Amino acid sequence: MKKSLQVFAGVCALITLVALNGFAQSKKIVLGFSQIGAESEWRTANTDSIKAAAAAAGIELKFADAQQKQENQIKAIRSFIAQKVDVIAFSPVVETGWETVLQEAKRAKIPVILTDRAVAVKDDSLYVTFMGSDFVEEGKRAAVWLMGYLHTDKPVNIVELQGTVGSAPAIDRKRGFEEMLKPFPNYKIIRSQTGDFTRAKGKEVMEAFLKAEGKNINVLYAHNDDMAIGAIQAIEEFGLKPGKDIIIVSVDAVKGAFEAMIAGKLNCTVECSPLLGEQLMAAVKDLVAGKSLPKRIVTNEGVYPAEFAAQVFPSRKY
Ligand code: GYE
Repeated sequence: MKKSLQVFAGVCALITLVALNGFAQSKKIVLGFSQIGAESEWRTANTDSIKAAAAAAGIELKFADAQQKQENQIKAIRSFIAQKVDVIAFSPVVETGWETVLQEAKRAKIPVILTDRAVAVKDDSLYVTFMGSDFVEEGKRAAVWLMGYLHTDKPVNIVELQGTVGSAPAIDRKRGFEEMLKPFPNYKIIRSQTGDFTRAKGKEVMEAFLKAEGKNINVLYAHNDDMAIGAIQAIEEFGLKPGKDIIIVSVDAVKGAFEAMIAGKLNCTVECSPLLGEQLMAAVKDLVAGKSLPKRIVTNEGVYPAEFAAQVFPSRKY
């Protein structure tokens, strides 16, 4: 009797162990991700990449679209904290105003990963890592391409379509571009305004530029391809030839930009890869496994002048 009781207890313990182990293995990592919105082709590709990579990695993704509003991102992050997700990741629409909510995440001991865009906070312990492109470098690449292409010391009048006001890519792409042009005063930015990274706004602002400056404009620098594509329409409607009468360089290298280059309407796009999903899921797994991550993970990118567009187009993934 005593022996059979012992055997019974042993079997019970074994079953509990196996069950617990199984539970641990099947317990999915939960990632809360706050996306900016769906303002551009880039953003859509970024969202697709994150969703596909989460599914492939077996990570449960709680995805929230903020419709380009910081207040919605803050709400989403607070809700992720309340739901006790394992990791929070987000792409901050603007650089400033994140301290309070990041402190709340820190207090709740939930690690935060920044993807794509950076934040301006004094205490960098408020996030684990920032994964994304070097936007200053992208602005520099656009300027270097432009000066190499035009190769002139005659006056060059540039209009600039900026991204979302206060966003890291708008601030940095402007800074990098201006920095490179500074030693060459014949290159002048005559007008600069935000087009909020959308086609519709890009078109609208370009119309205003054309109305004010007309044929005075030699170059358009757009902080993303979508705004350049919107502006191309405005230029055509104005009766000028985009890519010829007005030289255009933009950033992202999305499919729409390659199509515009092949059609001879866009002259160059500087690459900014939205395919951050796999890298993000790897980082999430590492964090949950207790590994530490580098503070900055930079994406690898190139520059695509129109001459190479047709050749490169078939291999583009976004
Ligand atoms: O260039 C633009 C998008 O943050 C890098 O956001 C991203 C930018 C991208 O809307 O198209």
